[in-house]
Amino acid sequence: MTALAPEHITLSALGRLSPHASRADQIAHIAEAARQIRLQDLKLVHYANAGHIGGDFSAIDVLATLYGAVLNIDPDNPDDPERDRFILSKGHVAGALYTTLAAFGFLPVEDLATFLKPLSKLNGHPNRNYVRGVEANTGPLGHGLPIAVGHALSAKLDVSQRRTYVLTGDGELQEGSNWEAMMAASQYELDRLTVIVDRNRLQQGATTRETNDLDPLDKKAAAFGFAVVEVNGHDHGELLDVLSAVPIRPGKPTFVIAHTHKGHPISYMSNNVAWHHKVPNEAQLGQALEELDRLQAQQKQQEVAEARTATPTSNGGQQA
Ligand SMILES: Cc1ncc(C[n+]2csc(CCOP(=O)(O)OP(=O)(O)O)c2C)c(N)n1
Ligand SMILES: [Mg+2]
Repeated sequence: MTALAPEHITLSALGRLSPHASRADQIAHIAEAARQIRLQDLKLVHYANAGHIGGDFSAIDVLATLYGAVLNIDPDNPDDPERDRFILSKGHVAGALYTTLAAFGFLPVEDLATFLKPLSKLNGHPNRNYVRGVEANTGPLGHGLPIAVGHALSAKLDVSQRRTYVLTGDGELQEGSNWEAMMAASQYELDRLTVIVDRNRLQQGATTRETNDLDPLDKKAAAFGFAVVEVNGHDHGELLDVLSAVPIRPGKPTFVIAHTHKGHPISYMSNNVAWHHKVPNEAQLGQALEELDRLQAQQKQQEVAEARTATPTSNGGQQA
């Protein structure tokens, strides 16, 4: 294995579409961003010989949707006080966050080649003092949600429309600090706060059920005063619709349970607890890249087929 080098940086800076782009175009843009982020992140982890690829891959569709089409943020003005805030509470998936920030213009793509190297800004956990676009230093689980509640309360006191989003792991919710913060969020009626749970049902070495069961998570969140919604966390359309529509209930913070698979969509990683902290070897890297290419080809074929059935022709859709 060679070290991570500039030739391993294949991501293009994709940027955002116009906010007036159609929903279909936004979804296609998010899908392409998520694909490229996965390709790049695989190389980051393989060549750095470290990272959390399983948790990265369960979260990338949420990250691509937020940065690609939902958050009111601008890489040219990253400190705008009125920007939306996003906090990655599951800070171990820093590689996925850095790659996403690079895709959307917050970080030069070339900087990704420094991932986890000595003196790099791109450490194993994100640091807001080093990386533009990172809102909070996270890594110790259970800190991001309380920080997000502080941001949302501050926005409310400012009578501001800015929104705060936080992504937590599901195992992470076993930390009691989250539930204290959720009580405060509902006490202060922070309806511009959205908690997204990456509900992959796995934590570091086992399932959440075996470790400290969270179910019924929807009822627990509702009992803590949240409006609860469940989505397929790999479906860009569902994510876009829900995350851009919050708050879903005036006066209540929102709790989005995003059902995901750790390692999605790579066959040998998906839903396999071993891939929390495992690094793909040369052959596994090759297979994962191939699988992502194959999925893209399948998706393209499906889009063409759908477009054909959706477009009426002058002879009523019948073949001449
Ligand atoms: C307070 C704390 N305890 C332990 C760890 C070590 N650790 C890092 S990731 C992880 C598992 C997290 O599981 P989950 O929140 O479900 O994340 P995901 O499945 O999305 O990777 C653990 C125990 C940590 N970072 N912080
Ligand atoms: Mg988990």
